[in-house]
Amino acid sequence: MPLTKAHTYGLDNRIWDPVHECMEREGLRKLQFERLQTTLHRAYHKVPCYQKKFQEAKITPEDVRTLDDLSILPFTTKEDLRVNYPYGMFAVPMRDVVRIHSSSGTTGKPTVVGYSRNDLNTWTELVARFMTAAGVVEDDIVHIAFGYGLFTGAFGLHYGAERIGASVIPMSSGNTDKQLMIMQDYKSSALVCTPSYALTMVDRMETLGIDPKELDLRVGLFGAEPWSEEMRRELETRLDIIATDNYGMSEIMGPGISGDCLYRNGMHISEDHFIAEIIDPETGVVLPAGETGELVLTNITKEALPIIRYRTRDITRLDYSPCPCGRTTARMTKTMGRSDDMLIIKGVNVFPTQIEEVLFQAEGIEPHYQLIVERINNMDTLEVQVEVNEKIFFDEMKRQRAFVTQVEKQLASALGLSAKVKLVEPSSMPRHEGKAQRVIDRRKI
Ligand code: DLL
Repeated sequence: MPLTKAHTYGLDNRIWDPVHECMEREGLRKLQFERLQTTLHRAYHKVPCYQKKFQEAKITPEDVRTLDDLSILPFTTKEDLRVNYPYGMFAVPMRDVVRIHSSSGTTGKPTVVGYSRNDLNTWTELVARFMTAAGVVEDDIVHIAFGYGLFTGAFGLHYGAERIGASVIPMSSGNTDKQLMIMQDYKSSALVCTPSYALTMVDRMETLGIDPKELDLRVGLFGAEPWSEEMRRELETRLDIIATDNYGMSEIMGPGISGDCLYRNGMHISEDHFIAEIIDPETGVVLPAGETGELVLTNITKEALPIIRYRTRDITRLDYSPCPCGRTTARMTKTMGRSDDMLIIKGVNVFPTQIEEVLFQAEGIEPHYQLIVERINNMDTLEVQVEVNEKIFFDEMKRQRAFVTQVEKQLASALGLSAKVKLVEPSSMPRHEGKAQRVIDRRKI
């Protein structure tokens, strides 16, 4: 995407840490290998779970002689963290752990993650890095509407923005009317939250008669959940901002693993701290550069919680082509969703974001939807419930039916699967303040 739009908002292409963000690949690979070796030794000697995994695979850290040897190492999964709950995977004594977070597990125990003082410093630097790439500068007023707490989103972005020298409003999530009042009065210029909460906010602005163009907002830093390019366009148009994506996960560090630059053509991965691989989720085999598959991450500087070859379950593709911003790091495409969010309906793989893309293109559809999957008489069914504007909702039956048929046709051609579309009244769908829950899969019950 061209930088011109960013210029109209007074955003420039600054680079926070040019030495590490613009390294030549050879130098970067050398640095990665050195850091990997240190991490492997730390994990092997300090974390019993890794010692056991390595012994079972009959390898020692010395067997990894080049970066490509990484693929001989066993994977780490969320299950490993669960089994070693709460602190069993930590590689430093608790007196060296200065922060604890945990990830929002929907089932069972959450996973617990820890940071040493150096880890917190690295985390802060890497968040400052991607926030700078998204155009945040010391003059910005950064409105953080992620929930403060065990979730890594709010604290991560908070310290990164402070490191840049911006003014931080630690708003937390929820209480949307108050958010909007603060945004107007305190002149927030950068908004930090999930894309679905940004949508909730802009809807509320419209209801309250607040014109987003009158606000000082210039840039949105959205992340923590999958969202489509259509949703990006929707947020950019309605909020009159430039909307950037950023990605991370608690187990590896939190936010700061990758983020968009102002060209928004894939999120730059901080490869001096993380090694990214793409594997076939079925076989675990590493795929060649440019192929789509599951992202596997190794953090190579984390002291308290080194994680080797973590199966993220997120589906993406890595792009090593040069980026006009000047950074040389690999970029990951917007993740389509997690492989465990992938619905298999009548044997067809479907990601909620694919449905979102179709819906957002239809005139009259509001960007709020929910997917209901059921099994009726041994047959999977998919119902897409979507909000429409008043005009369509109160339209004549005949025209409404024609509209439904048209959307169903578009879905069928995009998904290769028939789905039933149900139009619901404006404002009747649940609104989200954190990560959106869009799928109700009744087949499991
Ligand atoms: O969501 C960390 C984070 C906070 C990232 C704030 C960005 C901003 P967890 O709660 O552990 O950590 O959830 C991690 O969220 O494996 C992805 O499935 C999903 N996810 C995170 N960022 C994105 C994104 C934080 N930009 C899980 N696009 C990950 C798509 C994302 N999915």
